[in-house]
Parts: sequence; structure tokens; C-alpha cells
Amino acid sequence: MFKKLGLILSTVLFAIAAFAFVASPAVAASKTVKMGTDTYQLKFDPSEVTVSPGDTIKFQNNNLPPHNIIFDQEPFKSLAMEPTKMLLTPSDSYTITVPDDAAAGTYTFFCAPHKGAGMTGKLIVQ
Ligand SMILES: [Cu+2]
Repeated sequence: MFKKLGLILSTVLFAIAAFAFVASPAVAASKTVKMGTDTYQLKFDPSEVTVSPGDTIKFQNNNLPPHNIIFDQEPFKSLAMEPTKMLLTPSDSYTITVPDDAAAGTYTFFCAPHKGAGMTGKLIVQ
């Protein structure tokens, strides 16, 4: 009798613990990418960002604007800026959130006016 009760109790406790583990999502991180380095190079800084679904990436205008952020691949393509839109003033920024269903992989992005100058970057979703 007591043995059975113990088994039921431990099963219930395990179920509660498992639920608590699943129900507490990882804390979303927020990363910032400067557009135009502090030393006035036409680059993203950092040019490689590793993120997880739910994270936000803030593209912050820094030096040598105008800049923008363009992705070739979905799901980021439709979240990024239109090629004709620009961040003009140093305080302008553009933030995207990594979709929950974003597949793991590497997604390249670039700044349309400065792609030829090498202003490209990689977003790595893990
Ligand atoms: Cu640019």
C-alpha cells in the first residue's frame, strides 16, 4: 500500500518537474550590431552574430551612414529592411527578432549601399 503510494507520489513529482523544465523558456538575449565601425570602416561590428530563436538583434547606425540590412533568405528576408529604405541618422536603429521556427543555419546579410565595399555579415542561428 505505502509502496504504491510512494510510486504514485514520485510519478507526480516527476511530472511537475518535467513540466516546470519545459515551461520555463530560455531567456532571450539581445545583441547589438554596429553599422560602420568605431574606426570608420564600412563594416558591421561584429560581422558574425550567433543567436537562438527569440533573441533580438539591434542593428545600430554608428558611422558612415546611410546603411540598411538586407537578407537574401527567409525567414529573415521579410523581417529585414526594404533595399530602398535607409537608416540615415546616427541614432537610427532597426531591430529584428529571430522567429521561433527559424531553422538552424547560417544566414548572410548585407548593407545595400556598401555591399561592394564588403559590408556583409553572418547571422548564425543555433
Ligand atoms: Cu552601409
